[in-house]
Amino acid sequence: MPLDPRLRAALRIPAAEIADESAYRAFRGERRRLLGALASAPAFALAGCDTAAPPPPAARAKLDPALVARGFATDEEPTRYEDATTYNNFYEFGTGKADPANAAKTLRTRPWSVAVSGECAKPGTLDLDALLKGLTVEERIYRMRCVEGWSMVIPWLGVPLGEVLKRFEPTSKAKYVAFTSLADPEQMPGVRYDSIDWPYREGLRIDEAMHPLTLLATGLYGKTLPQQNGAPLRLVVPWKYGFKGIKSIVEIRFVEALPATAWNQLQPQEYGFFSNVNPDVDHPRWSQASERRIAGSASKLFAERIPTRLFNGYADQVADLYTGMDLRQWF
Ligand SMILES: Nc1nc2c(c(=O)[nH]1)N[C@H]1C(S)=C(S)[C@@H](COP(=O)(O)O)O[C@H]1N2
Ligand SMILES: [Mo]
Repeated sequence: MPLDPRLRAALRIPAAEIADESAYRAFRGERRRLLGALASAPAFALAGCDTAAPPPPAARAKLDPALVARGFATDEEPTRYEDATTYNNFYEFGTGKADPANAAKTLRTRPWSVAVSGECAKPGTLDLDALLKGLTVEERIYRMRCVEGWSMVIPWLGVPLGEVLKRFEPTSKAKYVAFTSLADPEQMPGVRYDSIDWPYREGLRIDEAMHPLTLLATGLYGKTLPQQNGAPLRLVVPWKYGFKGIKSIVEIRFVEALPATAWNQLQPQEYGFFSNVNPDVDHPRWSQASERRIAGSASKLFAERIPTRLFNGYADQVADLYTGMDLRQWF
């Protein structure tokens, strides 16, 4: 009998993605319960997981440029460069937060190409430098919020994703955009382990992908993106949990149906497709109402706990993307 997918996912979810010790112990308990349930009841039922497509995006008035620009900066204290580049999630290089800074040095970031395909008039495989040609690299200081409860304030360098996508002329069938990371076991030791169903994948609804706040990042703190932060090209979507920020992207596809995403596939009850930062929708195993802000001299050990804001504080810019949607259902 094939292993129940929910149990398989529960067995594979790595300890590093668990917020704290008590949650981890609770998770271990849950895993034991699941094993017991499977042993005693072969007809173990799957928890109801909604596979129907979400409603289409609401019609939206054009965003006021001054309002958008307010989303590009913050007067909150930035995270130190050494914290932002040594406390990372990048499972291709291990499941520990310190692993990527050490292990990702082996990732070669040039030459690099991105294949763009699917529902668009001008598909192509493009060299990274050609892909970025003619686009202005901007600096934007964004708050970042990880699903595990920590947050950072990071000055990113990058180009608006929408500007890049437009060049491929997406058709009216392009309802979503699917992203894929490199998965090369030669360069990425973590890919040899079964932690995630490789390659790492993410997705956005087309209106989210075209939103001016969505950034294709190429650098941080005025420097080229270090490998551990997703070089040479990664997504930054400041109103969503950090795992939407897919790293080292090699493929972009315009698609009609909701694309599969790495964490949703692993644990659909815990990681939804939208993953908008929302203090009112808890992760099933822990609260999302507050966050540990790793910023300034506070560093990782003495990070202050602050309340989490709806859409990570970007509600003025993005809330109308979700008008009429039940954010508990579409978490
Ligand atoms: N390819 C890939 N992208 C990824 C991940 C990953 O494991 N592999 N981890 C995600 C998670 S869980 C987070 S919180 C952010 C972390 O980005 P940072 O290390 O730049 O802070 O990257 C996301 N992008
Ligand atoms: Mo994360």
